[in-house]
Amino acid sequence: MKLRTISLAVAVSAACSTSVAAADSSDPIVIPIHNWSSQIVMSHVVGQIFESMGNNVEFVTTDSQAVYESVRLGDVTLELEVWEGAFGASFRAALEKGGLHDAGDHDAVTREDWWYPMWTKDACPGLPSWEALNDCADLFATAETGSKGRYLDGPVDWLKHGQERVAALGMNFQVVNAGSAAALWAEIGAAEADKKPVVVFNWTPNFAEAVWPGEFVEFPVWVDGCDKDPAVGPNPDALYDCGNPANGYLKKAAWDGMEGKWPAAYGVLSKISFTNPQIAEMAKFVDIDEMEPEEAAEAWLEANESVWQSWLN
Ligand code: TMO
Repeated sequence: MKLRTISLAVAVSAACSTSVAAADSSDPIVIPIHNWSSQIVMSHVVGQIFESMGNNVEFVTTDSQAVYESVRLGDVTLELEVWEGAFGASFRAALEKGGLHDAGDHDAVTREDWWYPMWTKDACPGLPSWEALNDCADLFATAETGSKGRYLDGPVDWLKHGQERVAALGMNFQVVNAGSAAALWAEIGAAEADKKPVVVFNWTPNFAEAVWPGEFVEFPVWVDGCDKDPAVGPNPDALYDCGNPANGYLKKAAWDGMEGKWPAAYGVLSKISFTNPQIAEMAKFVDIDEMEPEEAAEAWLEANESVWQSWLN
């Protein structure tokens, strides 16, 4: 902690002596917090960097779809994890209305979709094809879903169109929303002892890939417009008849007023870029090591000083 503060002070004073940029406003930079661990830890990592630069930071817990409207209006200053699969549509809608912008991509490549732990494939060897999964729907039937297979989707604010995809592809599955990310891990953990077949929402980068080997279900490949134009995708009469992008982006988004109001913090934001292993580790600190998000952020900053120092110049 002490080392970090000292080297940050050196870096900041070096930057100040060679630049005539206006000072950042003392109003708080408002950083939104959502309901999955990497986003919470990353938000604290970046918040702690901003605080070390002398900025005030305020964290607010917000809905992960509605946040794009809040950033557009300047009620929230930025968003650090714009996942293409879950939030691409809300991000694009806010971009079109104006007020927020794309503040650059992280290095990370993302995927979010139906996923199963590898033992599921022993019971349904045609996987990962979605048609093979559908032929095995019986294996996933529960008291709750009757003759249909149960698919445990993420919380309702992540992905809105699971049941519509099932209908568009004529699948014999029922979508059930988990109440939290923890409910997804509990579902996989409970199935593990008996190697019970399960299919749940999952994503990468995440801690889960280091714990449970598994695969994403291969749906019809995502094509731009699959959520807007029924003609796109294999079913000519339906939206949502594609999987999520298999090589999705992870972006940062910022309120258009951020650069003018907090120019130094904005300069750092524009350079920030996390990799897949860095993001998976942030999740692991919380979901496996059971650290508090603030503690996890401190640990990450201490262990990765050279990474974030490079964003301050
Ligand atoms: C938004 N998420 C990364 C949980 O899919």
